[in-house]
Amino acid sequence: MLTLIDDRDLARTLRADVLAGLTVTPKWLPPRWFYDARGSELFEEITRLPEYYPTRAERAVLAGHAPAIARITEAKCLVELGSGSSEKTRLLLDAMLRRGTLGSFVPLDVSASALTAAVGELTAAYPELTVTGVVGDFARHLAYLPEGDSRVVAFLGGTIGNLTPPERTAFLTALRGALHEGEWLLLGADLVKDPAVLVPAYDDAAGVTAEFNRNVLRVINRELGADFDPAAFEHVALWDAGHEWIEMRLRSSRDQVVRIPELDLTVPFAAGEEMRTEISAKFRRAGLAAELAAAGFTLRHWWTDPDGRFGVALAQA
Ligand code: AVJ
Repeated sequence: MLTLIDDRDLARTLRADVLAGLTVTPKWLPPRWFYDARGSELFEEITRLPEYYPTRAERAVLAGHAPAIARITEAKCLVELGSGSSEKTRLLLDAMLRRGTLGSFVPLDVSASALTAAVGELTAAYPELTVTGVVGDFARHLAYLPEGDSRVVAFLGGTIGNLTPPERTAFLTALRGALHEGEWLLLGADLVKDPAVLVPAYDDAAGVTAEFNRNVLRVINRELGADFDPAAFEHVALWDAGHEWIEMRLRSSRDQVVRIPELDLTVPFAAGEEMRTEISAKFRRAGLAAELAAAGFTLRHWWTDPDGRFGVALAQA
């Protein structure tokens, strides 16, 4: 396993993110800090919730079309950005190995714990495959993709929705720059739909997403010595119809002051004040095709699950 971002780099980025996000109005934190060992486990739990359809919908698409993806791409190397447990990726690995082209799999994730577990399981399950885990941030470490040809970069789960539109442009452009002409991007995108379906997916009855949301406070407490009281923040999930994204926030349930000794920072929260912790943008085929084209990709194939909830794009550099 390769570790690109060392602990010092991670700590530095967290400090910069927290300092930037908690000293402006409105306050915000980037979603990557949800994913310590506990956060990654909570996310896995979310993927099994009855309200959280994206994982099941994407799995249905991959189950139906993995053989076509393997045939069209003739992939020698599969790279997965934000791989997490790589559970759905097995559908792709199976199809690509059956096709006989695939030699290596490179999962990249910020969560060292999730990645270590995934690499161990995949190495055992696929002895014929070279599996190299990379601990890294998909937005910052594209320059470190393994060199090769016939690479397919998979970015699944709808994680692209965590990026703001300008971040998306920068990301897709950087990814296109890291690929040779003819190589592939397999992109999973959650689709715009009725807010009555969307909102419960981010505000489940069992409260798992609320715990996941508050987990970022625990991460900051542990890493920066802060004294956030997670119980004093309420989970908020809302549909922003203008931007077509779900926004998760943490709402301070009282006036409170949080100390962050590692940053020499004292952060006041007013009762009812909301801090943004995640956007999860939802897409339409035409918009995504335009964004891909603007970054230098051509959309070659587009599949959705039978209910049209989730889209998977196969785009060529
Ligand atoms: C892992 C980014 C795809 O946005 O749906 C799940 C994260 N947040 N529930 C998503 C998440 C709240 C998830 N992604």
